[in-house]
Amino acid sequence: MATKPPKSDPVQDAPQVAEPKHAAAGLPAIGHTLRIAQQQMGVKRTALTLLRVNQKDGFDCPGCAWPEPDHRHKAEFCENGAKAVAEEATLRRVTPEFFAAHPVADLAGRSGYWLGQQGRLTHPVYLPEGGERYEPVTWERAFDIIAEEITALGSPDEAVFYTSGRTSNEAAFLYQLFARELGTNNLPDCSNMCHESSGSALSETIGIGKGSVLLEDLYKADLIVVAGQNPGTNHPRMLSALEKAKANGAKIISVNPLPEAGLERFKNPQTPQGMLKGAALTDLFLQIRIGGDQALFRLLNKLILDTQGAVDEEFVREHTHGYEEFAEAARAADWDETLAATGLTRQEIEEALRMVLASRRTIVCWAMGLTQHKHSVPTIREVVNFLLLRGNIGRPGAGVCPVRGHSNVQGDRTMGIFERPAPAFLDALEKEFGFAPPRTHGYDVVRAIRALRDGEAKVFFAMGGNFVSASPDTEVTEAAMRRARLTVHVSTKLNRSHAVTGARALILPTLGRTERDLQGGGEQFVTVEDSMGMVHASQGRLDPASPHLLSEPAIVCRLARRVLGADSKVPWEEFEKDYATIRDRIARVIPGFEDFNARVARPGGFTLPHAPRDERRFPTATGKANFTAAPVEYPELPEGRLLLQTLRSHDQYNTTIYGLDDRYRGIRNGRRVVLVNPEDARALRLTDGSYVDLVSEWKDGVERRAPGFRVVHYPTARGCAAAYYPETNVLVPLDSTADTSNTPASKSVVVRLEQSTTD
Ligand SMILES: Nc1nc2c(c(=O)[nH]1)N[C@H]1C(S)=C(S)[C@@H](COP(=O)(O)OP(=O)(O)OC[C@H]3O[C@@H](n4cnc5c(=O)[nH]c(N)nc54)[C@H](O)[C@@H]3O)O[C@H]1N2
Ligand SMILES: Nc1nc2c(c(=O)[nH]1)N[C@H]1C(S)=C(S)[C@@H](COP(=O)(O)OP(=O)(O)OC[C@H]3O[C@@H](n4cnc5c(=O)[nH]c(N)nc54)[C@H](O)[C@@H]3O)O[C@H]1N2
Ligand SMILES: [Mo]
Repeated sequence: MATKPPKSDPVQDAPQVAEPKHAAAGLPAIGHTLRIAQQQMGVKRTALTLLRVNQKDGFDCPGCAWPEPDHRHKAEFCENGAKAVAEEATLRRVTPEFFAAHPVADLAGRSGYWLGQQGRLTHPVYLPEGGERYEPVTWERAFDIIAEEITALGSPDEAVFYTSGRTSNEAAFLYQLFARELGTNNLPDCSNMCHESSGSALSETIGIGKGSVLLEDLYKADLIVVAGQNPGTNHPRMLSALEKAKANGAKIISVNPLPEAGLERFKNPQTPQGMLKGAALTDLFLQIRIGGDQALFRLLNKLILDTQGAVDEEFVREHTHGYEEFAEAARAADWDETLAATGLTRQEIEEALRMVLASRRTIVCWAMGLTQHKHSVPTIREVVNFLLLRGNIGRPGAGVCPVRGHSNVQGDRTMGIFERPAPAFLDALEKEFGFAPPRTHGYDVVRAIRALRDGEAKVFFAMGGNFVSASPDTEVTEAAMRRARLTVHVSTKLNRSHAVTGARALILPTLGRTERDLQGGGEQFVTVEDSMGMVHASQGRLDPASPHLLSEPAIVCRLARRVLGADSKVPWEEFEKDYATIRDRIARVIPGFEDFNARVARPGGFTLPHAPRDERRFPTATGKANFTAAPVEYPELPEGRLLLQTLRSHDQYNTTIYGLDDRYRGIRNGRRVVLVNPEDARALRLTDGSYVDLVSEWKDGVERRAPGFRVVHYPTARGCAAAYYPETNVLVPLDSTADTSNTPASKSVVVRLEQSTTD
């Protein structure tokens, strides 16, 4: 892997460091937004586009999955949502001439930032076997090539169908239908790397793998715990909800190894007083060590159990299972061990307990800080124990709130994008369409990489995303991808996955959220589901980036017709013409979507049922909410090593880099930085501004190295370090995953820092 961008690449990483900020949003955010938007779109298009984001008749923001409030502002978007929109609605174009001028080897030497900055893809292009550059290809020929390679497979299970989380419900439903009619459950998705741990922990304990709170619940809560999440950057609109919750009297506890500016203070750009002063959000900041959360919640649970009258005994009796076994384990929790695991003080934990006991309605929100560790599933189960103890699930103002990432990642899963589908879902498909879907489980992301590496999978098809950059163990993943016969990417923008290909490769350019989707049956809209289970329509109004684009549903329909031929039981042609006919079938297959077309036509859409939230009913194996009693785990750190978390800067959307600044953390003009606690830095003799290689150590004995990172002394918890993803994915071993969910443990990588060998 290239350690530095080549000389011809205008992106030079030269980080400059200033003091971190203590507040998020406000005026600088607006200025920054408009500047980025206008660079990509020009002034007029910026105004037209940004005003339609998240309006009831507009398109769903392609940024995060945070829900829209009922009373919307004229501008219901945030700085980072606007960047996501500008990135898609840009006027820059990647044409066949671009590919003629840039052979694949050239693209492979460019940074992800440079690739993304080139603009929107305009034509389907093909890299023939042995070819040096992509060349234009007709859609018909592209589908023929895919059909050739799929037909040549020994089994449909040698094909892998990946999904990123921007795909609409309609496209996702068709995509899984195609894979299953073809005969495989190989449907890995970005969720495998994201909230899979939440899904695993929640389905087992409360019977449904989704959060149990609505936006109104946040406004009614007494206490909101935000653990392992940086909403100021990744879910900025959540800050308005937290601000409102505070105004209604809620307290907030933040649990994080880093002091994140957005959680400290929020300057709401939509209110005059917010612009000036802003509201303090966090009441208690628990600066936890990476991976210490299970220990923290376990001890809090013990302390609740030890407090007379603190347990909601009626709820526990009526609605839960496994209490005795859990209580026994929790009572054994040990102060000293917890203090060591968390790095917190006794006073801090006692203060947290006081706030917990004073609250009648508690919500816990979390994101990647809890989901990407070896022991993520038991950690989230411990959060569930914590809420169950005081009856905090299934009543207003209380519950579990995993905050999703991609704007439709939750909907894609609801539509059946899952390598381990429930038998009831497959039964419903079989009944509706009359073919027998495969019953054996398919590959998740990590297993798909292994299968490609070992030659057991030969065709890789991606519905969006940037698989090679988002996945762990970059060198292994890239080598695996290069072994494929055929790699296909349905994409809006260029990324590294297009440069690391199988023997043959295709890029199929598609419409984005902001664009008009015209089919035989007239102008179409699609639907999405947000983080809180609300389903609504999304309709773009801009002219497509090029006349040669096909929508995602159209691509799946044409592909399916070509590959499955006349034998298919599915009316692909009808689906392509009129997406309402897809929704009619979804309504018949997936519970909660009855009358889909009628209900989604209402402004704002509808809310999917959620048994624990709506009726305190827990559809688990025991029929109750399950307490669990896993042993407490936390990472062990060998002498002289640090625990590295790989996270997002303020100027990126996953592997899409908008710019080289991380404003709130005081970093500018560079991404190759490693944040280290000053005391640790002193002990390791790492001066601020020196350059180091990050070397990851894993039990397989392989040394993984990311060279040339500038050390930044930063107030993170002791023993911890932080650096940006995807530059650090090279350090995450493929086999280092969470138990049960198999999510790459990209927030706990043991590293040593070596004096840099590169200049
Ligand atoms: N602008 C923008 N928005 C986005 C994205 C983006 O890249 N850019 N990505 C989207 C996606 S797909 C997702 S999944 C979400 C991600 O949203 P986040 O989860 O907020 O994203 P990360 O940057 O990974 O931040 C992880 C946070 O957890 C903390 N953390 C790390 N380890 C631990 C730990 O062991 N314990 C605790 N308590 N905290 C810990 C980190 O310090 C950091 O604050 O955002 C979505 N929204
Ligand atoms: N080390 C480390 N690794 C991580 C994480 C981490 O925190 N640390 N986070 C993980 C998480 S939470 C996630 S969700 C994954 C993200 O993994 P992915 O979802 O695979 O990656 P993205 O960077 O979001 O994908 C960006 C690409 O999607 C395409 N795209 C954008 N919009 C559309 C669209 O509307 N349609 C189509 N077809 N394509 C589109 C563009 O071509 C763009 O280049 O990464 C994971 N990897
Ligand atoms: Mo994610």
